[in-house]
Amino acid sequence: MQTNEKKKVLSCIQPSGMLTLGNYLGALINWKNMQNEFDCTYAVADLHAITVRQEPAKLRQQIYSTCALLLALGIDPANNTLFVQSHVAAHSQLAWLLSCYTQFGELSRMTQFKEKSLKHADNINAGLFSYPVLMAADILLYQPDLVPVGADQKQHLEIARDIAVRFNGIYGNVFTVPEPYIAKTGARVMSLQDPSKKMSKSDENINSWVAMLDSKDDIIRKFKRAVTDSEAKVCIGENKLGINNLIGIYSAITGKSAQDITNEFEGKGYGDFKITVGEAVAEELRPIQEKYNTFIADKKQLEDIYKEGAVKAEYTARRTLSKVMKKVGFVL
Ligand code: ATP
Ligand code: LTN
Repeated sequence: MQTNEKKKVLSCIQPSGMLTLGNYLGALINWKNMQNEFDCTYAVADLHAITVRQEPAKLRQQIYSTCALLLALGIDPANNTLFVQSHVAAHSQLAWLLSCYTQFGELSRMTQFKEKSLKHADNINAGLFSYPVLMAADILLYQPDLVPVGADQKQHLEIARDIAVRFNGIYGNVFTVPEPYIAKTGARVMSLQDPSKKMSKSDENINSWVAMLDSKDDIIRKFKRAVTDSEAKVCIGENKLGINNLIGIYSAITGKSAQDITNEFEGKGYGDFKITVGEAVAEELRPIQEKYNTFIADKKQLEDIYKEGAVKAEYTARRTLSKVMKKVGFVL
């Protein structure tokens, strides 16, 4: 039987700082590319952002800024759903329900929890621990087929799938069990200063990450300073994490293969290569930055868009939540 129904996609991004090239190549580029083929729901995950301490005025600004950047990327709110997570109460409600179907042991094994607990040793709060349950709720409320994320989120997606399978096992088919959608290139962009770590917007060393809103000069300067090795040959290698990362970035942006890139820079030094990568990144981000400036200048328009998005999201989310409540044995 032929059906015209598009497959569903859901993803979220935290407004926890300036979005980086890692966010862009690992996730956002796919958000944009998927919107024509799929029925997409995208949210700004403000509830997740407060698992680490945020300054209120800055957080507010970052929520606006993240919405504006998503629109600048080309996400079309008329054909997709774009909203702010905390505006749809069902996320918090389902998270509580699902937390009663999630084991302490499985949450304790999450790499991100271990890393963030080390980094924020003075604030290892319950939210940081149950972060993956809220993420499972974000996902399962919308019954998506695919969830586009960077490679670092694979473990969280696995737990969302485990929770869905477990719940379905007890109560029948309530949740669609989603598949991760992780692109081959750009899925893990590494820090420019320590290429054994992922590029992260919460890294204190600003030279380690490129923000999507960085100026061309800053972008090129950061690439010029990128940590590499002493071999001076542009090719993939086991002990060449820095160069592997730059090749990955250049490849994700230009579509060229690693071999093509090696050929292109045959006989040239790392200096040339770093500048070429910096310029390619700046050129890729330039039109997005221009559009961003117009979206961020009109708060009223941004508010209208995310409020309308919340109304659409609420409709689907409520349906799933009611179904779950009935299955569990609550009265409606
Ligand atoms: P933080 O660095 O503050 O922990 P984050 O950037 O990892 O935050 P999000 O903003 O929620 O967290 O991530 C949004 C998306 O960007 C996710 O799909 C994540 O997998 C992806 N992403 C984040 N960093 C990278 C990276 N360095 N390489 C590839 N994808 C990334
Ligand atoms: N934890 C995610 C952000 C996130 C998310 C989601 C991603 C929150 N809820 C639901 C996909 C689906 C991260 O990328 N750091």
